[in-house]
Amino acid sequence: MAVFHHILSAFCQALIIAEVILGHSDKEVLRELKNFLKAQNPINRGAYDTWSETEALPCRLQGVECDAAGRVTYLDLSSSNIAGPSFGNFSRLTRLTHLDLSTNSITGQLHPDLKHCWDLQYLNLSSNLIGGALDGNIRKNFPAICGNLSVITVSNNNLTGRISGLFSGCTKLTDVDLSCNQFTGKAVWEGIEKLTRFKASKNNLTGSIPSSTFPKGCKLQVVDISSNQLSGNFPNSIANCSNLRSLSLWNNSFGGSIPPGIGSIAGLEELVLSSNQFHHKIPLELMNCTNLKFLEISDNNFGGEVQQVLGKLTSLKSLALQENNYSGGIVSSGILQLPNLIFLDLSFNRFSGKLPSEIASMMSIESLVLAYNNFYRKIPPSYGRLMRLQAFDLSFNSLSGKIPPEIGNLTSLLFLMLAENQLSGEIPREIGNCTSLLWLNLVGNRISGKIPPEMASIGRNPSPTFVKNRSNPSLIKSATSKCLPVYRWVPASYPEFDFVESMMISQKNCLTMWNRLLMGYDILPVTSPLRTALGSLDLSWNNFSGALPSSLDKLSKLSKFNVSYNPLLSGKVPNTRQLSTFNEQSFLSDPLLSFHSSVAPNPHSNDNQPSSYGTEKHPTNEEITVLVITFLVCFSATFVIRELQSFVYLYHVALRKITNCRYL
Ligand SMILES: *[C@@H]1O[C@H](CO)[C@@H](O)[C@H](O)[C@H]1NC(C)=O
Ligand SMILES: *[C@@H]1O[C@H](CO)[C@@H](O)[C@H](O)[C@H]1NC(C)=O
Ligand SMILES: *[C@@H]1O[C@H](CO)[C@@H](O)[C@H](O)[C@H]1NC(C)=O
Ligand SMILES: *[C@@H]1O[C@H](CO)[C@@H](O)[C@H](O)[C@H]1NC(C)=O
Ligand SMILES: *[C@@H]1O[C@H](CO)[C@@H](O)[C@H](O)[C@H]1NC(C)=O
Ligand SMILES: *[C@@H]1O[C@H](CO)[C@@H](O)[C@H](O)[C@H]1NC(C)=O
Ligand SMILES: *[C@@H]1O[C@H](CO)[C@@H](O)[C@H](O)[C@H]1NC(C)=O
Ligand SMILES: *[C@@H]1O[C@H](CO)[C@@H](O)[C@H](O)[C@H]1NC(C)=O
Ligand SMILES: *[C@@H]1O[C@H](CO)[C@@H](O)[C@H](O)[C@H]1NC(C)=O
Ligand SMILES: *[C@@H]1O[C@H](CO)[C@@H](O)[C@H](O)[C@H]1NC(C)=O
Ligand SMILES: *[C@@H]1O[C@H](CO)[C@@H](O)[C@H](O)[C@H]1NC(C)=O
Ligand SMILES: CC(=O)N[C@H]1CO[C@H](CO)[C@@H](O)[C@@H]1O
Repeated sequence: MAVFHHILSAFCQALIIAEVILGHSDKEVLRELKNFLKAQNPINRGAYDTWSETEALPCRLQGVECDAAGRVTYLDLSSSNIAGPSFGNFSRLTRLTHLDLSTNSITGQLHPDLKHCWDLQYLNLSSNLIGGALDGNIRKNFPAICGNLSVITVSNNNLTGRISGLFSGCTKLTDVDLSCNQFTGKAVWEGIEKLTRFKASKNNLTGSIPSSTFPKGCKLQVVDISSNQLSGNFPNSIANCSNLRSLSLWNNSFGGSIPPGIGSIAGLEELVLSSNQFHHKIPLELMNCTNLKFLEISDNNFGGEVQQVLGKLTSLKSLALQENNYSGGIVSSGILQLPNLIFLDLSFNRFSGKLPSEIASMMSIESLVLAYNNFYRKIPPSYGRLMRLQAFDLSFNSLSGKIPPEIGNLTSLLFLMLAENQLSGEIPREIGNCTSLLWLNLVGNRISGKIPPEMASIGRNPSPTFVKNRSNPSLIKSATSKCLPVYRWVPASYPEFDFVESMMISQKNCLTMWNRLLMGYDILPVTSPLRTALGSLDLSWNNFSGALPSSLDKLSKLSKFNVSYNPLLSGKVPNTRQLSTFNEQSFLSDPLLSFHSSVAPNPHSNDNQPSSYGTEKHPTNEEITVLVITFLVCFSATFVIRELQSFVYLYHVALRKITNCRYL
């Protein structure tokens, strides 16, 4: 017995010694890894550069964790400025369960060494430059490594080939993210229902989704296969995935009816079906989705009356119906009474008639987009009650009458878009009470009279609105549709914003930028509105009369100014301060304006005389896009520099990255 005990203890000691030796071997691997990475990247290295070699075991190095035996189990080299081909010896870390190499610039194909990492449970390779066919070079590897694998993320690389069949032997897999690659072929495979999360957006996946994809017991909670080339009817068997929280199918070619089975998924919170060919009626069963918070069915073939089923979805925060063929039912559907609605987009439909007075009771609404319809008559003064409204877009309708002075009540308003209507009369001076208003577009109306001096004080304190948005970042995550208005509202044609268009290249960048704007980040805090706040003012193509207010001259940060084509605008353009810095292009066809001798007037007119009335100059398309009345908070110099620098950097990275999905 004693002998046996002795042998046993010797054996245990040998095991411990073996572990220690292996621990040293782990240390050796990390030393090689460090040297390998250093050799690839002589400057600007990640945390691995600080790895010390003096300790016996490597367990306290940054990004490294060990098990009780001192063996490396966890390696996080994300965002470590790694460039070049992958390290080929990870498999010598034989206890490695967690490997994160995300957000680097690793090139080439997946290293075959990975197939020996049998213990891996978590593998994150997202946001690199890894290319090649996953099924060509790792297919053989996958059955080997995936026995323990639970999470795999290869999103945002340049991987090609098919995905169906790849993961069939991976019985423990729960979370797969293949988004933003160049995968082709079928989107789904047998067994996919065992995952909880499946994301494969922005690939080249084709074909339809068979009904057998979602059998009984389906565990899926999140499915995102947006932006592929998928078609056919989406199967009603999705009802079997009773834990589904989020389903995103937008930007495919799915057709037919929305599967009524979705109505039985009580926990569904997000349903994004935009930019497909769904049609017929929304199934009544959907009214049972009482937890639905985000619903987007924009850019499909819905039409006629907005259905009452939508008015039953009382948890809705965001409802996007734009770019369909709806012509009525705004009031009768009950959507205006949804108690939690924050974002409503009805633009690009065929709604007509008076603006519903019921809108005035939408106490939670923050973003209301009614543009590109055929609403006519007045803007109801009762809309002055919409105290939470931050973005209001009524442009491209047929509204007439005056801008109601009650608009001055809207102190949360950041964006007011009234362009291309038939609004007339003067701008109410109460607009100066819109303390948050930073973006105003009145172009293409019949507004006349004096420009009220109060204009210069709009947007003098948007901080309360920003502060509120910072404390409640609830809408940020979803909503594909919100970028459409942003594209329209942010005037990328202005010099201050010419970087914007390239930044907004992807949906994600656009939403990020939009949310940062709404929270007031990257915007100069407005302390002295007259001196800082206004960067750009365009009042062209209206019918303003009376004298140009001299207070405008205090706008010392004005870098763009345009009052062209207001034939009744009179007075003298000051020859001092800010307004004197603009040339004749800012005063085209303003015959009653006169210039002090130091200002260069229109060269086509006589000397310093006003330019001649009736200069027959029709706006070109380009001019029309520029003819925006916009009060813009100019970005602070530091912002512009910081942002431009990082933009240049990011653009550089993006160019090297795959073009179909640029995550900034
Ligand atoms: C990988 O390990 C082998 C020894 O097993 C070694 O010869 C080789 O240099 C290592 N590769 C790197 C990149 O460190
Ligand atoms: C993978 O890494 C990216 C970037 O670091 C991160 O955003 C993502 O959440 C990670 N994925 C998982 C499943 O942990
Ligand atoms: C899973 O990991 C265990 C050790 O944790 C290992 O023995 C086994 O071979 C792995 N399974 C597969 C299929 O790789
Ligand atoms: C993916 O589709 C796009 C356009 O739909 C095409 O330009 C590209 O070549 C395709 N990529 C692959 C790998 O098939
Ligand atoms: C829609 O999907 C296609 C690929 O199928 C992609 O090229 C395009 O950028 C996507 N559109 C948007 C707005 O993301
Ligand atoms: C659920 O899956 C079973 C097969 O497992 C199928 O027979 C049934 O039709 C599915 N349910 C729905 C609503 O399609
Ligand atoms: C909603 O669910 C209830 C029971 O959960 C059911 O009786 C009712 O028929 C469902 N309504 C629709 C329209 O499917
Ligand atoms: C839109 O609806 C009208 C009827 O309201 C119909 O005449 C028209 O064909 C529809 N347009 C499209 C593109 O479906
Ligand atoms: C304007 O706001 C005040 C409270 O600040 C409110 O009493 C009044 O009813 C509002 N007027 C309109 C027309 O909304
Ligand atoms: C709104 O503006 C008008 C005119 O500029 C002013 O007389 C009025 O006191 C302001 N109302 C509030 C509530 O600040
Ligand atoms: C992505 O892969 C394709 C071939 O599959 C290749 O032509 C292209 O250059 C790669 N792009 C990058 C950025 O590596
Ligand atoms: C107009 C608008 O979209 N406002 C947003 C302000 O930000 C909060 C959260 O960040 C959103 O909930 C609002 O919708």
